[in-house]
Amino acid sequence: MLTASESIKISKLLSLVLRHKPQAIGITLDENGWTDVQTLLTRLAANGHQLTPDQLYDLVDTNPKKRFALTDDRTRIRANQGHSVEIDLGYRQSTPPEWLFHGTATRFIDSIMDQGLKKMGRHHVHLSDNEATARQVGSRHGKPVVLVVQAEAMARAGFVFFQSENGVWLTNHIPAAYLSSNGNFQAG
Ligand code: HQG
Repeated sequence: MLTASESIKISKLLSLVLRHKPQAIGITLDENGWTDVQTLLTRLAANGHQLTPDQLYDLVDTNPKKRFALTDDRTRIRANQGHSVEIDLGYRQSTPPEWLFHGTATRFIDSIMDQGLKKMGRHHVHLSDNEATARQVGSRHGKPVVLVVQAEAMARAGFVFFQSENGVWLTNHIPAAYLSSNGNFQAG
């Protein structure tokens, strides 16, 4: 077993190399984001992070946010979301529930209510189906505030939504009219 702090350190490094900078340890990702487990372990070891296959599998299985996925035969691994490198994750297009939630920080609200929710550094705007998760995501940025998204109305108007393997809802842009922090919407 890895210690909790080793797990966190390796999980952060995996997020970095599987989402953003595979070249940092000398691995490559295929067009769907997969990389070979054995090569990954060799390259991690060469960079000072010795890990057995079972320790890696355990880290993937117990990751609280299901950040990583393994193929059924456990020979390849990828990140489930959050990439900055261009890859095709094959997200399922899906019809959202009536409401979805986005947690952000209070200091961003004026800009968001002006421009809508934008992807910023990511490939999509990230949403959750529950308020508690959204609040946690928002608190990463400062004093949290949860925005309610009229997702079903957006879908009816032709906006496309996807779901990642770990249940996060994704879309490209949310106009301010579909957003509210207090239940008052401009559109509907
Ligand atoms: C804000 C983590 C000003 C947006 C989490 C957010 C999530 C605007 C920040 C996942 C804006 C971007 C995603 C606008 C959006 N003006 N600010 N027009 N539009 N913003 O981290 O949603 O740990 O890129 O509200 O748990 O916070 O990576 O996105 O505050 O699931 O696995 O710009 O990342 O998962 O911040 O988080 P982020 P996010 P991982």
